[in-house]
Amino acid sequence: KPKLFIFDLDGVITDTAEFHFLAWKQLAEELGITIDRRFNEELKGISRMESLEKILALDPALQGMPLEEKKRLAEKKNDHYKELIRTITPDHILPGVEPLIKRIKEEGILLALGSASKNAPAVLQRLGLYEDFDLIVDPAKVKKGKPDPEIFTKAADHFRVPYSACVGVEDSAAGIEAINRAGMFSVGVGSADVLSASAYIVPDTSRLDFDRIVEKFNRARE
Ligand code: G16
Ligand code: MG
Repeated sequence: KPKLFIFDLDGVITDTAEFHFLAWKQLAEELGITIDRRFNEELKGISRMESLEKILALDPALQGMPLEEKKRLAEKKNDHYKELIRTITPDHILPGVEPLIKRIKEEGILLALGSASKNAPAVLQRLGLYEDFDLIVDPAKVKKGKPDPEIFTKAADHFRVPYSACVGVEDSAAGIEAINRAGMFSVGVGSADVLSASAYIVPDTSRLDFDRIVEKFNRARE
């Protein structure tokens, strides 16, 4: 069986992917740009600054903005976001996640968080899941964000676990690519057209089943 599970946060453990979207949408509107959920798929899993760059790239009039101004806008988005996550309680844990975490712990398997979000520790605290994690990788210490495998390999290196003994759970295309490039077993949560590269895919978190994941993991490792 696997030795380490690495979970993404936003869109896997809780629906903060929606809060990120709403916060970006609000900021974009302040800039006179409209973004939709389809475009938002590209923002999932990537850093705050990279997300801002993608939004600014939508409008030719917004090119060549000074770095200071970009930083101010990124901070503004984060203020919107922090306002939204204040409402988070343990009721916001997505279905299927608690039983999966419980099983992982019972099986003596390590559990890490590989989120690009600097707000991840605060969100885990609000959900009441902070103590369950053996490691939260600090995204500030990760040089290359998803789709680079670094955030996932860092977690495995911390415990000296071989990458082939790890399972990564993700809702973003960038995250699945990162897990695959790390040589880990990728579990995608979401629609097949976005996450087709996943080694195993479920339509939503309620379908995350420990035994099924391990079965697929073992088959892929044969
Ligand atoms: C998350 C979100 C991204 C967000 C990033 C940075 O990644 O999916 O949309 O841009 O974190 O978040 P923050 O601005 O809070 O630092 P993940 O890896 O948890 O899906
Ligand atoms: Mg995510």
